[in-house]
Amino acid sequence: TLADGREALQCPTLVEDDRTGMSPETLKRAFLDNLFYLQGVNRTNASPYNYYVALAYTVRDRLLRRFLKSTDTYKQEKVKLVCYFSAEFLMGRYLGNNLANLGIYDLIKEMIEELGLDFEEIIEQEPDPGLGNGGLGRLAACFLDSLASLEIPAIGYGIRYEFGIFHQMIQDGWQVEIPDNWLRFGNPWELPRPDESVEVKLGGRTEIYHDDKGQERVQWLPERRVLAIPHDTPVPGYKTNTVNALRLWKAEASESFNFEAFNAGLYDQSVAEKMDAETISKVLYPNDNTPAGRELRLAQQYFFVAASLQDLIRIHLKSHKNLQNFHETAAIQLNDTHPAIAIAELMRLLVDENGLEWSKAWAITQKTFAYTNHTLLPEALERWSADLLGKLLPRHLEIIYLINHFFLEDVRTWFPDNEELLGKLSIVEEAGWGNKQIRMANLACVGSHSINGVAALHTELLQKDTLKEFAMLWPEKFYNKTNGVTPRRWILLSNPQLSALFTEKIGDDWLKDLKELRKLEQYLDDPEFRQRWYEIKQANKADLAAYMLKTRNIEVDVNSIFDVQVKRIHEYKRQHLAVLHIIALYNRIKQNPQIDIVPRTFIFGGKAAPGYFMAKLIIKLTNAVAEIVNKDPDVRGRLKVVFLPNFNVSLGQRIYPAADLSEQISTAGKEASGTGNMKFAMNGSLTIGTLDGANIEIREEAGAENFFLFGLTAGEVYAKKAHGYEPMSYYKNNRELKGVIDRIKSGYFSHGDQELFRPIVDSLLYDDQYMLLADYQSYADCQEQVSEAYRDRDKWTRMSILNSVRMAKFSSDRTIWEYCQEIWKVNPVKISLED
Ligand code: F55
Repeated sequence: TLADGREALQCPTLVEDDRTGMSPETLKRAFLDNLFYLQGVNRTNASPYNYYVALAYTVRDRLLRRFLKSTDTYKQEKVKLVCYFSAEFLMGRYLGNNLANLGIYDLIKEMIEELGLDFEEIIEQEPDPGLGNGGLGRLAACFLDSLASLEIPAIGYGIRYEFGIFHQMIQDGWQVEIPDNWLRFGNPWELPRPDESVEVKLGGRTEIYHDDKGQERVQWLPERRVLAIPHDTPVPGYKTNTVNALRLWKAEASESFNFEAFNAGLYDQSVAEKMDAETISKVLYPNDNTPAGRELRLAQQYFFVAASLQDLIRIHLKSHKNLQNFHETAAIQLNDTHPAIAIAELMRLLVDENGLEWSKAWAITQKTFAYTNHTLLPEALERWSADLLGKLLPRHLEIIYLINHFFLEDVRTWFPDNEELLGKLSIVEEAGWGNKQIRMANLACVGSHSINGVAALHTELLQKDTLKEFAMLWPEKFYNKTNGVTPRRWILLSNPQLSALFTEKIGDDWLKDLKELRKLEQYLDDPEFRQRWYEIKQANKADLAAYMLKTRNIEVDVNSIFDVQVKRIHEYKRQHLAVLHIIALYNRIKQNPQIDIVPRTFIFGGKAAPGYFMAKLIIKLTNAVAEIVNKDPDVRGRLKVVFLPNFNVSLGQRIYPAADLSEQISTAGKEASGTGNMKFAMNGSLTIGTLDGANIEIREEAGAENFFLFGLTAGEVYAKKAHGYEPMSYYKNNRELKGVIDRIKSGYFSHGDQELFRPIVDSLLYDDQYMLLADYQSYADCQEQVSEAYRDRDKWTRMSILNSVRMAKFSSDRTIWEYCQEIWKVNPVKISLED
């Protein structure tokens, strides 16, 4: 096969093409060429990073033909494009994933090893592209993998942050944030497309004018303009010809604009304007589940949304004469409300810039957008002050008021004299003293044809609580789309040994259809199979143990239960509930050093938002407890506590396969879905969890007998709150719990300092919003059941197998297929490489 360009040039075809050839000789030559000609180094002086770059280009070359063919096919066949609008894409490393999806992982690994190089070391050179905070950003990445693997025409639109999520270090037990300069050495995966740049306007004011037909119209007179430069990263499907694009926008100064100041001799001003423009795509806001409310954040949101819509309109107008049927070209999914300003922007483009009638434009807009909600925490719902929004986007504020006006007018005709209902539904919240707030979730609901939650319980609670007025108004708009994760990254790449066992027994169809794994249930009673299962888990644990020794200098016992909680640090996720239990076990040992305790290694990982004081204090507490427990001779290695710094996608790939126990212990009704829970279970971890988010469905699939359930239900949490919850009574009535809290209070973990952890102690005793004390005993009892189960290796292994092979529902292929059928109404498009 030839690259398109060379075919056009009619190059001689005597030798296999260096850019596409797949024979070991050609791959080697291409790799060494990329070392020498792209980087100016050779085998004597190349660094591992040079080898990584050479290999990355070798792989990228082999993606490009399919990439361009996919784009061309979508254009020619005028297909409907799925457009995933997301402020975050937490992609993880590309190299291994692209090799796996191209089906050349083993081939390349052998080629590299034949050259006497260390493949693993080369893979690890790639910086983890951390353009996201947590679950929401990673979900977007899993969805892109599934879209391409299912051969769905799709594009991911977002921001090319120059700095991704900060790098976390732990110093003296505290989190320290280091900037993530991931582009410092370039990025071999992206293709800048400066010729497809667009301008984005900001600030200024609006003005009424009369068009040539005498019609009254509004125009926006912006104060400044920035350039949006697209950078495309190919996203290949697993063993398909489909290669979709992740199109991320970089902000730069718009030269023409900047030149005016420059030529007027205002050099300083022109430099300042350039820097202001570039600030927009400078850094990812590191908050999950707490919006920042800053002007720059709104500028980021509008920037990528405005650029993406212009891009889509350009694509549409290449094959259609007008925008009447724009919704047939693009199905836009809003990943939370971060891109919801797109609703006002599309209205502006249709009405102001293309002269469509309001009602026509509104029908198109509603048919184009669909909205995914990711949170039930009321404080996490985005609101913008009308003043701030109007300053940056004056025309959008007017449009939002108009949308709200027409919407409330409709509601009034359906429900006359119901001002209370109107107040709840209104996009504009009157916060008093003329302080208006724009509720982005309300805007997203009104402007979309579909509203979905991310797990069954979450969708139910959205309809019953958070968005109940909208559910009453438009029940037909609500969908559940339980989240999923891609088995390519989260099984095949992360756990090669388990993957090899699967494929040996049932072939490799499971990678495209995870239901296939059910066939492995026939081996449940096969002692040899169970032995291999156990050995694979132990090998993965040994790998992680080596990593912990190397990075943290902590020695752990691979025969202990690896009890793991990795996720963003948040009070509702209750990392500190696990810490309370560790202290309880420690206290039991201190009271009776001879006590028979099943050895455990408690592993934590996760970042705290830099401004989230309590989350940072929870990290400090975890490390403080680790310090005492790990060195206490009475413990004699039976308990170890390890906080692994800088939890990210790559570290996740090491951790999930090595876990025995997955901690999913959020307060019921608070975790929308969770997706780490799925990654653990697929890799044979058992879950200890509450009836929250997707835990409920995981338990249903795995079987209740294979799941360690504890805690209040969402309904019980709600009822308890309503009847006046008193955490102090749990403290007073539970001796062990009191002992645990008193131990913290006494300064035992803080060198005698009784103030350090007081905010945690006080929040537990006097408020306990997330009901740790109410769930404590149930959790501790459940952990006893875990220990007893682990004593019986055979029983544990059977449960582990059943968890893993029953997780088909949680493949993001299933999730995406449901979005395609029910929300986007799109079908697969085959990409042919024949011309
Ligand atoms: C990021 C920025 C803001 Cl302003 C708000 C939220 C976030 C964020 O990262 N949210 C997030 O990750 N939410 C999670 O989404 C997952 C995918 O749907 C869910 O599984 C998880 O329950 C939810 O917390």
